[in-house]
Amino acid sequence: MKIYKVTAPSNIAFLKYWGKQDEKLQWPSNNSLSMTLNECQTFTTACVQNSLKNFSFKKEGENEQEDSFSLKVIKHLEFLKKKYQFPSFLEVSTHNNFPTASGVASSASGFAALTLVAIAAWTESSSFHELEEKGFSRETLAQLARLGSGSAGRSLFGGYVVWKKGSSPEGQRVACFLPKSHWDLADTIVILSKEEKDLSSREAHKRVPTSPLFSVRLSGLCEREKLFLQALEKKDMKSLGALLELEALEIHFILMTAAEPFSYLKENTLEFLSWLRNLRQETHLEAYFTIDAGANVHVICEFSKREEFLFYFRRDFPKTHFLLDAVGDGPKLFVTEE
Ligand code: 2P0
Repeated sequence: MKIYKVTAPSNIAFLKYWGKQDEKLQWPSNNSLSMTLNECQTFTTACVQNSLKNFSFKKEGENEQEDSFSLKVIKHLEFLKKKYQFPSFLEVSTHNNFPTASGVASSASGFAALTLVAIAAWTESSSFHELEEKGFSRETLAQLARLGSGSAGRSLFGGYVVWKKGSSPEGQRVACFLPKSHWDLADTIVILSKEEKDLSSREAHKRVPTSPLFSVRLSGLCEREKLFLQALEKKDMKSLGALLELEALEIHFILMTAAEPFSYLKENTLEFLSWLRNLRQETHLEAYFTIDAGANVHVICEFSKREEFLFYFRRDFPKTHFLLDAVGDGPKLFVTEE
């Protein structure tokens, strides 16, 4: 029996996907831009089981469960099976090498890995080249992954990735803007809260358009995107950093001013942000924050500056946990015979 195995990376958004223009069609309100990560990965295996009457999905080391993630996974597999009329069900198992409550997007790596491994198993493809020959280019796979979870589409590519919303839901595109080799950026993920987040991103996306700040955000994003792309192209850390921090604070303030307000930020998140800004003033160390839908902070700096950042960080936060990550490649596919 052939077992298909995929490892897919998470990604950290620089320009954030925040709000949906059409929820059913997974059409975002704005373009987004992310850096694919190297270390935070989801590992998923799939095999075709002709005897199965339903999908079997397990998180490794656990029994089958009916939690919201597992239900979303089964729904996505059912959608793919129906869309392409694949005859068989699959046995799927998955695990992440990073904690779910770390502020790293597990649905991005999770749905990227799931989509890729399922299509590879159904089409008996053992490489991206074979998948493309069967009609599943990386771009098509990204489009499918995005239907499971928006940010997952970006995890199909390595390096610096753009997701363009297009002028209609069908016109959306995900593509690599610059490869990993362009610029060696590091991401130090500072774990300030180990609690699972108490508002799903799906729910956050629904709430943010009700903030009076939302339309102000959208009106300036075209220009901000241009500046982000320029900063990346020119490897201009100062400009990139200012944009990263503005973007992170803006999305959180929008959720905090929604009709049904919510804040992912904890008191120690804000303390950490002030500490980082003070450190920058005192030392001129070019390290900047961004924050996704959670309380933990991603500190972005050039790889060559990370040791210096860690020196100050360990000195002032000796008990705080962190994960070391950096820009990485896209997903990988393997096949084994058992
Ligand atoms: C992003 N986030 O661009 C933004 C920044 C969170 C903050 O994409 O509803 O889990 O599954 O499409 O992809 C989180 O949203 O939402 C997200 P769904 P998703 O990475």
